[in-house]
Amino acid sequence: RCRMPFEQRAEVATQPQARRLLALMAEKETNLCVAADRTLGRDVGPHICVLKVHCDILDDFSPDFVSRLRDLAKRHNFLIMEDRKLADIGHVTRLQATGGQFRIADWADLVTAHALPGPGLLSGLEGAHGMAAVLVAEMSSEGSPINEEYSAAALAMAETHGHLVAGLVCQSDLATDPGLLQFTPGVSFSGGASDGLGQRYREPGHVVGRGGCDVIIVGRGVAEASDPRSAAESYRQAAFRAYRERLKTE
Ligand code: UP6
Repeated sequence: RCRMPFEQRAEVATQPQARRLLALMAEKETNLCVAADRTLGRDVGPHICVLKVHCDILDDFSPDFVSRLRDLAKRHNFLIMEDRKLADIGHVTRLQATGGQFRIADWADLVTAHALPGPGLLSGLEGAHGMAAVLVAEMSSEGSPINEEYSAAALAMAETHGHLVAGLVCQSDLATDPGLLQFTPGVSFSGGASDGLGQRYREPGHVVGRGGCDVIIVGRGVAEASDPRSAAESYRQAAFRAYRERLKTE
């Protein structure tokens, strides 16, 4: 998986959103996802493959916001991931994904979900306008009770529901299936740093080169930089360089 180029993986992937994403990563030469927890993706659009949002903490969430977001995604060719971290029974998951004020499945290409409730959660996402799930198999935060057994169970759930799951949120190299994408948060050029609230950071080159990460997720490293646009470009370059190096390793 790690030594296969994204374009080849796009061909073998069966999940439609995973295929789309792998193909656009190869074409646009980016494996950077920016977590736009506070801002829009206008500045970073040209550098990213995915814009990740938390719709419940955006100050200006509205149907109009969503249509501007979709326009940006189309113009700059990136996917939108709602980091909802769904974690309920299938019935409620379905309502959370398709209803309420956020109507996530109307505008998101990907949605994150915990594996905790079991496969019923994924059944709840069946038919949600083609939106794919990204299962949280490991977390970046200190003291997380997730253990190896749990991560292996999350991976197994992803593998047995390949038509609904595009990838994993993880910290280590768990997947062997080239069609599954590994997204890694807790990434910053100040590797080893923390944020005082349990977040742990590692450097882009390290997570892609040695951690098996396909897509780095960077939030404050970009959002709080004095020039977010050039910070995004620096993260893109570092992560894509590490991916290219990884293809050459034995
Ligand atoms: N995120 C993590 N760790 C996880 C899963 N998700 O940090 O294990 C998400 C957070 C945030 C982003 O919800 O949106 O990734 C990280 O932001 P930061 O780079 O500003 O720390």
